[in-house]
Amino acid sequence: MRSLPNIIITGTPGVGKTTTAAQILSLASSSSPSINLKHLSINDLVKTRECHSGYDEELQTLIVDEDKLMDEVEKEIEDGDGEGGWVIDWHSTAGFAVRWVDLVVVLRCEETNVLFDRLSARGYKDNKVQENMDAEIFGVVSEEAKEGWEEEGQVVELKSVEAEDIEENAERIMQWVKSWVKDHAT
Ligand code: DAT
Repeated sequence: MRSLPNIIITGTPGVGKTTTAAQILSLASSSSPSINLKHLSINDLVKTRECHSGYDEELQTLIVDEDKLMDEVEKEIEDGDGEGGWVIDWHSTAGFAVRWVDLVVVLRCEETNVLFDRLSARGYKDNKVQENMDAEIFGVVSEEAKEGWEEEGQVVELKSVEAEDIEENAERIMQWVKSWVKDHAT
C-alpha cells in the first residue's frame, strides 16, 4: 500500500499540465514537513525509453507505442519503491490501470482563443492546432478519464485559463494530497 497518492494531470496539449505539475512539486517540497512528490513526465518517458514507432510528419508528433509505454510506466510506479507520490503528466489516460492512480485532474481551457495562442506559440501547424482545439471543445480527455475512473471524486476538472488558475489548482491538489495522507495513515 502506497503512503502517498499517485495523481495524473491530464488534458489537451497546452492546457498547462507541465506548469501545474511543476507548481505542485514546488509546493510539496516547500511544505513543512516536505512531501516527497515526484514528477513523471510521460513525454520524457516516450523519448528516453523509445516508446514510439517513428514520427508522424502530418501531425508533428511521435507515434506512441502504448503497450511499451505502459510497461515503462508500470516499472516506474509499481516496481519502484512502491511509495507512490507520482505526479504524472500526459495528454491521455488511455492504457493506465485504474489501480495505479488515486486522482485524475483534467485541466480545461475552454477559452479557445487562449488555447489557440498557446498552441500557435509552440509552432504547431494549423491542422494540429485545430485538432487539439476540437478535442478541447468536445472534452475528449475528460470523457476518456470519466470512463476509466468511475468512483465518485476520482476525476476532477479544473479551469486553467489564467495564471492565477495554476496557483489555485496546485494549492487545491496539495490540500487533496494532505487529506489523502491523513485518511490513509496507518
Ligand atoms: P501542457 O503541459 O498541458 O502542454 P504547458 O504547461 O506546457 O501545457 O503550458 C503551455 C504554455 O501555456 C506555457 O507557456 C504556459 C502557458 N499556460 C498554461 N496554462 C496557463 C494558465 N492557466 N495561465 C497562464 N499561462 C498558462
